[in-house]
Amino acid sequence: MSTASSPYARITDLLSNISNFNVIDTTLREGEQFANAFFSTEQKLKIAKALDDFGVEYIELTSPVASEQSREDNEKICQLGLKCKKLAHIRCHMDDAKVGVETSVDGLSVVIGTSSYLRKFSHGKSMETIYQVAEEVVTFIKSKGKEVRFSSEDSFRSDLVDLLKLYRHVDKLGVNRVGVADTVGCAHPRQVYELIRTLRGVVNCDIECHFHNDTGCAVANAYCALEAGATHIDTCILGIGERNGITPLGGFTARMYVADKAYVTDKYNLHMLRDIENMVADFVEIQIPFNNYITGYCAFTHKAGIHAKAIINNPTTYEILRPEDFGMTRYVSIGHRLTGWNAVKSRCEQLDLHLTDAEIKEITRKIKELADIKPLGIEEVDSLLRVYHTYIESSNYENMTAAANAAGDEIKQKASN
Ligand code: HCA
Ligand code: CU
Repeated sequence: MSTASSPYARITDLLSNISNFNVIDTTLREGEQFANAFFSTEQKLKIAKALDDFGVEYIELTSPVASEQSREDNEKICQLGLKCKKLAHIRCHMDDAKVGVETSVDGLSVVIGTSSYLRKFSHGKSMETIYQVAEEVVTFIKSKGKEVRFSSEDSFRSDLVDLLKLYRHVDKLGVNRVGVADTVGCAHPRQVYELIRTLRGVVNCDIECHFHNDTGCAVANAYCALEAGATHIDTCILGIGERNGITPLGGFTARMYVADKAYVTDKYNLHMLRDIENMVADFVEIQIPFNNYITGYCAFTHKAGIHAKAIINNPTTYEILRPEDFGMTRYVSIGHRLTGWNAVKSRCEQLDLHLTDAEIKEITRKIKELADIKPLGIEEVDSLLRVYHTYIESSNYENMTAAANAAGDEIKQKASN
C-alpha cells in the first residue's frame, strides 16, 4: 500500500508554518519595557549583534520618538551592517510615522489599541477613527518605501468583527504584515488557533503574533499560532518585557526544535543561546532561572536512579532536546538518596575505577546512607569512590561492606575538617 493511500499517513497540514517561520526579536523594544532594563548604547549594539549572529530574521527597536537617545541608538544599530531586518515600533499616529520614515530602519511596526479597555482608558478613539488613522499612517509609510506592519494591541479582548474588518482594511492597503497581540497574556492555545485560522482566511499578508506570558502560555500560544498559519513570532531574550514578559527566544527555540529539528538547527546558531542569555541577564541584573528552557542549570541534569540508568543506556529515553545541539552538557547527579547503582557504575567507569557489580552495589548503599543525612557533591562522591576502590584493592578490609563503611568514615572526616 502506498503511503499516500494509507489511512495512517500523516495528514499534511496546509495551514501550518511550523517549518516556515520568522522570529522578530524585540528585546530592544519590548525587552526595554522590562522593569530592570536600562540598556546603554553599547549594550544595545551588543544585543543586536548577538541576535544577528544567532540568526533571528528581524529585530525590533524602540520607537525613535521615545527619546533622543533612542533615535540615535537605532541609527547606530542600523549602521552595524547586520543581516537581519531592523524594525522600529511606533504608535499608529502620523507624528510618529513622520519621524519613523526618516530613520534608517527597514520597516515600522505600527500599533494601536482596539479593545474596549484601551479605547476607553487609553487613547479614547472610536473604531471609526482607528480605521481612518490606520489608513492614513499605513498609506504614508508605504509611500516612503518602508516595510509596514499593522498590529492591534489587546487583540484577544477586542471585538472580533471590528478586528477582522480592520485587518482586512489594512491588508487591502498593502501592509506587509498584520499583528495580533495578546497584550495582557489572557489567551490560551485553542483561542489562538481559532483566531489566527480565521484571520488567515481574511487577509493575504503575513501574520505576526506577540504573546505575553502572564498565565504561562506564551510559548504554546506561539506554536499554535504557527500551526494556524501565522508567519512571524515576537520573542525576547529570556522572555523579558512588560510585567513578566513575552515568549522567550530560548523556550520558543526549544519548542520549534522539537517540531522540526533540521529546520531549526540549520537556521539558528543554537550554541550561542547560553551566552546571549547570560549577557542579557547580566545587563538587566537577574539570574538565569533554574527552570529556564535549555540553559537553566538543571535543564540536562538527571537524578532519579531509574532515569539515570536509562539515560546512560540511551539519552533519548529522557531527553527530547540533545544538549550537544545547544552546546550544553548532560549531567547525571548521583550523590543523593534516590541514586541507583547503574549511575554509580557509570561514574566509576568515567573515573576508570574497576569494581565488580556487587562492589558497586555496596558503595551505592553507602552513598544512600550518607545522603540521607546530607546530599553529596560530585567531588565528595568521586573521592568516596576512589577511597573505596583503594580499600578494595588493598584487601585490608575483611569484606566490601567494611571497606564501604571505612571509605564513608574517611569522607565524613574530611568534610568535618
Ligand atoms: C506595549 C504594546 C505591545 C505591542 C505589541 C505589538 C503589546 O506593550 O506597548 O506591537 O504587536 O503587548 O500589545 O507590546
Ligand atoms: Cu507587548
